[in-house]
Order: sequence, then C-alpha cells, then structure tokens
Amino acid sequence: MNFDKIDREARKILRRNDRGGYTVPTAGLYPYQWNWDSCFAAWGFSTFDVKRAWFEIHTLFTGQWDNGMLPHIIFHKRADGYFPGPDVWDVPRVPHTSGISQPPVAATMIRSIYEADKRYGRVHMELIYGRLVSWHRWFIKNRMERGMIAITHPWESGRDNARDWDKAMANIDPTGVGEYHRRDTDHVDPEMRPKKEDYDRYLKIVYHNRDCGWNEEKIAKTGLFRVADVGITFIFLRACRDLLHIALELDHETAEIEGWIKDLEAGVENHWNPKGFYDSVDLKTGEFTDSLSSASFFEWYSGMSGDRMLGHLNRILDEVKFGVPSNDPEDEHFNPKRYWRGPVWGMVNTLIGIGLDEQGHIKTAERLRKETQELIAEHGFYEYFSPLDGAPEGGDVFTWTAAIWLTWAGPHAKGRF
Ligand code: 9WN
Repeated sequence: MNFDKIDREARKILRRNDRGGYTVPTAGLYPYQWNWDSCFAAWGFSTFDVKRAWFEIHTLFTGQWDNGMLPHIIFHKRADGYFPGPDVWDVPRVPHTSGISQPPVAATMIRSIYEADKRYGRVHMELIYGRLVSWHRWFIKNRMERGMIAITHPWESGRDNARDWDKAMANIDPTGVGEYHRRDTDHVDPEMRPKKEDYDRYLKIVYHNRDCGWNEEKIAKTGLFRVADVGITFIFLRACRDLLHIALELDHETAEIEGWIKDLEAGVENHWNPKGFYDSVDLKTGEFTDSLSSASFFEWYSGMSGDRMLGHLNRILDEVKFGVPSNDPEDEHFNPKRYWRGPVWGMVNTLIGIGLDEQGHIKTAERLRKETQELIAEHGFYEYFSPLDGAPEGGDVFTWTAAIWLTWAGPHAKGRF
C-alpha cells in the first residue's frame, strides 16, 4: 500500500473541496459550509497549512447569530443541488444560514489547531475565544436540561436518521408539508439515505420552528421535537473541557466554564438507561429512546472515566468486520446501508478512538484506527461504509474522511488532538 500517495490524495481533497475560505463536505451532495464538517476540515488543514485552517474557522464564525448560535449550514453563495436551501430556512441575515446548530466539536478542534502553531495561532485564538464562549452560553441557556443537551431537530445531532429519534419522530404528524423535491437522492442511492417519512418530518419541524421566528423560547414551549442527545452532551462536555484549557492559556476567567462542566458531568448520569447503556432521552415524554448508537461510545472522549460502555463496545467490534457501526447490529432495525442506521463513519471512529486512547484503552483504540485506515485505503474517501464488508457508501471525495486520514487514521497521523 502506497500510504504517501493516499496522504497526498487526502490533502488534494481538502484543496479540491475548498470554495475560497470554506470547505464543502463534498461537491454536489453538500455544496455549502457545514458546521462540524468544517471543524474537521480545519483540523485536517492544520496538518499542512495552519493559516488555511484558521481561515476555515473564521469563515464558519461569520455565520454566528447575535444570540451566539452557530448554525449548522452557512449558505455563503447560492449553489444548486441541495434541499432545503436558504429560501426554506428564511433566516433574515447575511450570510444566509440554517436555523439550527450542530455538534459542538469546534472548541476541541480549535484547541488542536492552536497547538499546532501557537505563535501563529495566538491572535486568532484571542479573536475566536469570545465567539466560542458565546456559542457555549447559547447551549447552556437554551438547551441544557437536567445537565443534558437538547436538540430541536434530528439534523442538529449530525446523525440525522439515527434510531435514537424514531419514537419522537413517530409522534409527529407530517400532514401539510406539501410537495417538495429532495435533491440528495439525485446524487446518492436512495437506499443509503433517510426515507421520505423522515424527510416529511424534517421539513415539518423546520416549518414549525421557522414560524416561531427561530425564537428558542417559543420553540422550547411549542416545538415538535425535543430530545436530549447523548452524542451532543458528550461532545459538548468535551468541548467545555477544551474551552477551559484555552481560557487558562489565555488567562481568562474560568469559573463559569467550570460550572458548566460540573453540571454536564452530573447530567451524564441522566443519560444512563437502566437497560445498561448511555442513551438519548425524549424530553417531551421523559422516556429513553432505547437505542444503542455509536454516540454512546463518546463516553471516553467526553472525559468520563467509568468504562461503562466497554462491554458493549467489545461485543459490537466482534460482531462486525469494521467498527463502530452507527447502530447496534443486534437491533432489529440495523441496516448496514442506510445512513445513520448501521454504517460506519470515520469521524465518529476518530472521536471514539481518541477518547479510548486518552483513557488508556490503547489496544482497542489501535484496532479501531487500523479498521478505519483499511476502510479508507481499500475503498476511498467515502462519506460512510458498510460495517459488514466495508463497501463504500454515500458521497465520494469526502472532506472529513480526508481530514481524519491526515489527523488520526492514516499511518503518518499523530492519532490524537
Ligand atoms: C443535513 C454534511 C452533513 C453532516 C451530517 C450528515 C449530513 C445533512 C443532510 O451531512 O446531514 O445536515 O442533508 O443529510 O448527517 O452529520 O454534517 O456532511
């Protein structure tokens, strides 16, 4: 295997998906700047072009709202091929954005980019620090419940059609969404994408929240979907720890962030399903979602050290050829092809692997890294892969797959933040 060639290919993909200051996840299927994709892109760039990495971050934050929210898509310039575009979201600001957020990996990635070159990064870190804090405050003010972080739309989880949302979605009546033309299935095999019944509900929620004027208080009272996402709680807890580290480094006040960390650490307990795994909680019904998804394995990445998910992780890794599947293979709805209901995502493996490594589970972390390496080296820089045979799925020439090759999965990667 010519790994140098694959390294070069990864760098080429980041350059190729660069639209002048921001990187699209992949041409065609996702022609705009996505929040967490962009953070992974910046982290990837930081391995060979730290200036470009910071540029990505600053461009992302041009989309930040006055209330601190960092949207999940920034529509810098009009592009064809994606639905729902800026007209559907109807957010009255420039650049146009969507009206929801995404997993807050930014503080963690930014810390790493800063550490790649502190001399160059210092002024950028100072500029972005306040913006990061205001995004974190937005989560605390609007989304923290019993120490867990709520999402108001499945797209905010970044795991759109995960099993976690099935029960909450079934409670939404999709009538009235009308006709629309999905563009994703023009680019990718429909078997690999969410179903129409999911899309009807995705749109129903967007229309409702848009009619609330994207006002978080109104959405909290009347919203159709409100689930405490175990993935976001873990990711946010980790991000708060990294934010604290940055605050100390820059000599800023830390008491507020320390308070968030304490509340989140307590909140993690509320994600513990007595059936024996970390789970999301439907805040409208108070019920666990009863789904064991790959996000439950962010336990280590979050900095919690209970090893409570280790048994399930070892079992699942033995049940599939390539870990970690986005859904438990023993679940009756497990589907190795359909998006977040079974396939393996490289960047999810990265977060899980880094956490395992940090907490001393070196062998398991290495196993996961090698499996991810093989997936990419054998099949290419795809969006996701089948956990059963590694078949490539979704979009090709994918930004975050290239980024994690350079930062974690590839043989020349540092393998940590
Ligand atoms: C909706 C861009 C994004 C990722 C998400 C992934 C997918 C969008 C979609 O693509 O979601 O945001 O249209 O399917 O689920 O994690 O950020 O790569």
